[in-house]
Amino acid sequence: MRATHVLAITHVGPDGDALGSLTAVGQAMQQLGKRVTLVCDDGSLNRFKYLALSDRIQTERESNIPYDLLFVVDCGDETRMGKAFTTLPNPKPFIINVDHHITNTLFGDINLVDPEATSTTEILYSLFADLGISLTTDLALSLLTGLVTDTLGFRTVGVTARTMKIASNLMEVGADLSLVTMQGLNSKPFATLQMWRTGLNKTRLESGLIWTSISKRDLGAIHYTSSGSAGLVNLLANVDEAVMSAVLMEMQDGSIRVGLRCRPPYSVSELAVNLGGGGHPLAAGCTLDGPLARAESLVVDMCKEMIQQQSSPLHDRSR
Ligand SMILES: [Mn+2]
Repeated sequence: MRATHVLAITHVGPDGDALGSLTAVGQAMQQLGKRVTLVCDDGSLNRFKYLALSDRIQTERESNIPYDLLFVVDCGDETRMGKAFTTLPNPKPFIINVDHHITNTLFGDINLVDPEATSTTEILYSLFADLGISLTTDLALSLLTGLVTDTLGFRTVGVTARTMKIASNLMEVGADLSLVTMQGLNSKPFATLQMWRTGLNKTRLESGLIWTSISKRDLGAIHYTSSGSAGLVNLLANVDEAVMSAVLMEMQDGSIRVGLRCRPPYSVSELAVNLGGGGHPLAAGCTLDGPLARAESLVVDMCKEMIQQQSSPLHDRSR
């Protein structure tokens, strides 16, 4: 790798896999003697402060550095990078796209995209081994964070013996599983519970779809600043009577963030793509224009239609 100035970017509204991947790339590049800048439009999250280089994650990149390599992690398409990418001058640096979303648009010059991988850090684990990067405890902790958070603690469809083997190898060099589980999955600010309460109050269940929407005003009243539903959409997806769940959140700028989940054999990835987003078969999302009520009726109609379509015996469930 000849690059000297490496820029690494992960997606807006970062999660554990995003931040684990970003800090892992940072550490790997440092090992290779590269200068590296880590950028996420929304910065890092408090509960992931234990990650090495978490304090080096910037919300904006310096404008005067001539980056010759761009590492993009956990982003299904370029728009997921937000301003971090759109503000980059042309020509853009050489792009390495590392991701596990089935809807990935292969926007990189090199695309390390594996939808079978349970997390982006699982792909990085193999890449780093190929590059001869040594697995320090800190690096292992970053990689394990992606594995644990994206699989909700090794509980999702797609977790394989290989996933467990990698996790085991990471623990062998000192990555603390209980720390990652506590910080990555369990720990949450009080504002998150208040957001859940607001969302749960408005939850509706119809035709196999369970959903809720939360307005900008409601979020402002509890000082909730994150753009994600912090697990509310997963909570709803576990309701027995539902097969699909949706959470709509109105952001400060008026756009609507939509999280979608479902249980096999249903899939939400196509639905998300049709709405301009992307994701995995069982977990996907998109961003829509407001107003909230219009976005809600659009999402609800499309989800119900998808449930009906995918419930039909003609639907190919092997996909
Ligand atoms: Mn991920």
